[in-house]
Amino acid sequence: MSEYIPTPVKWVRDQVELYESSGGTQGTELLDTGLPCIIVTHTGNKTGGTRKTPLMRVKDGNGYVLVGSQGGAPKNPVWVYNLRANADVEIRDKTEVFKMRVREVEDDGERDRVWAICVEAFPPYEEYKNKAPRKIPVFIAEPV
Ligand code: F42
Repeated sequence: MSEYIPTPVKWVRDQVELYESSGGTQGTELLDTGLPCIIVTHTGNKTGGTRKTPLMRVKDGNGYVLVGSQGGAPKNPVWVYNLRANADVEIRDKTEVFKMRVREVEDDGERDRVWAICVEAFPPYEEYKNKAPRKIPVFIAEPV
């Protein structure tokens, strides 16, 4: 595996560190919300390095939905470009780790279906969608 390059954002980096070093028994929730997170390990599209991004845990069947909301910020998070360039990821959900492949949701009907699941798992996504001056990218990760 290529070299791990931690994110420069401290609170996110700290969560990755705690989540991974505890084998998925600590640091698994978003700050004080009590809502569960996953860690998506993927590959930087420019550096080729290993990147680890915590996201909310949105379960869809035996896969996960990954939402590029970044709090409704004007720009897509850069992990979106990494996933578009290389769809092979590893997902840690607490103590379990799965090899998965992602695909971006393009179809409007499918997007409506999964968006409802996303908002149920993490209600602020709806607010982020209304705030963001962009279409929030949504991916489905499925077992390989
Ligand atoms: N972000 C979300 O978008 N959705 C969520 O559901 C979500 C939940 C969440 C839960 C817990 C938590 O701790 C964080 C959470 N976040 C969520 C924030 C998320 O983890 C990311 O921090 C956020 O989405 C921003 O992603 P980003 O990929 O833009 O990260 C930035 C800060 C970052 O790490 N940038 C690096 C840097 O050096 O500036 C570059 C990282 C990178 O992938 N570089 C690429 C490479 O080749 O290595 C190049 C990418 C390019 O195209 O330029």
